[in-house]
Amino acid sequence: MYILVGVVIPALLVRGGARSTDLQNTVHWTALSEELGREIVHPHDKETFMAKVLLRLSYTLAAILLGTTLLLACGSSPNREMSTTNASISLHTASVTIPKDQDIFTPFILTVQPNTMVTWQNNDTVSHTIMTTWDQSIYLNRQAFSLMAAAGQKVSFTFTKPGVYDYFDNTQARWVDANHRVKANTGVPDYPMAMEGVIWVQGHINGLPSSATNTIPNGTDEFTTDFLAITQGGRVSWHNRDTDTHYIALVDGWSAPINTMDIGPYQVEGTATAPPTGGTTVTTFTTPGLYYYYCSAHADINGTWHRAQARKDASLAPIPMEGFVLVVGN
Ligand SMILES: [Cu+2]
Repeated sequence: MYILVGVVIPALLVRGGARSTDLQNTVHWTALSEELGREIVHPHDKETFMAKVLLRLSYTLAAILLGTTLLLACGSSPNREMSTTNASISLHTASVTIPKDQDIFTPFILTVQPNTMVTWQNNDTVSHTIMTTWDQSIYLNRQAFSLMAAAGQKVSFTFTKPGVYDYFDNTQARWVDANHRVKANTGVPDYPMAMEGVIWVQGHINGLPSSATNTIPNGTDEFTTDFLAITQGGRVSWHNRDTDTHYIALVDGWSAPINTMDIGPYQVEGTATAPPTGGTTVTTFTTPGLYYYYCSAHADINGTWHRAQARKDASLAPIPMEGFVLVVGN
């Protein structure tokens, strides 16, 4: 009997091994063990028992052969179909890196196509959060997300909707609701730059205006709106209600489709030199793209990360005087 059990158990294990999931293994193994156990404890007839075991063995053998045949016959085919289906849903991949000891996302602006799975690779020694800011519109943060990448790990999110996504790490920076801006925490390695990033998902967006206005409020070194979006051929007016002169200049270090067309630098006069309401500069954007600009009087360009960083004397420092214009093709 023990010899028989010795034969049956390995056979059942083999049978179990031919199964595809652990759960199935457990279920079948438990059921068969119980059944066999009852038979071993109460063997009324050795021959009947042996016949049952042989029958079980033949079932097992048949199952192994059938399973193997099925696996060989069509095992790879469904996998191929599956990967093809997945590929049609998520054709593209792209990545953002969190370097070690920097508290930064690089690249700062990532440009992707719709249906792109973006992976954030955290090469830092601490975990980081990755979440969209609170602002939402027809072109901004259309898909909100809140992710966490543990130290040395990665996390992904698939973008399906065209638009601009502004995200940050709320452990290294905070969202200032009054200004609708991300502000770096004091003491972060790249201060005054915040741990913030932008994903631009290219593609058509319905309902965009052909013109927009951005204002510099009196007494501040900021643009009221961080992100604007217009249709190709549209215009943006920058109106300066502050006393000081401010500037519109592209942040260099980027190439098409970011800062595709050269604009500025423009000087926008304030109320001191253009009384009583201040000056306005109007730019026509003939080329689609994402335009990343800053005020060269109140921010400097960080050459390593190609980002604007606030000057110490800027009124909202460490928040930089910067902005984005998304120009979408018709
Ligand atoms: Cu300025």
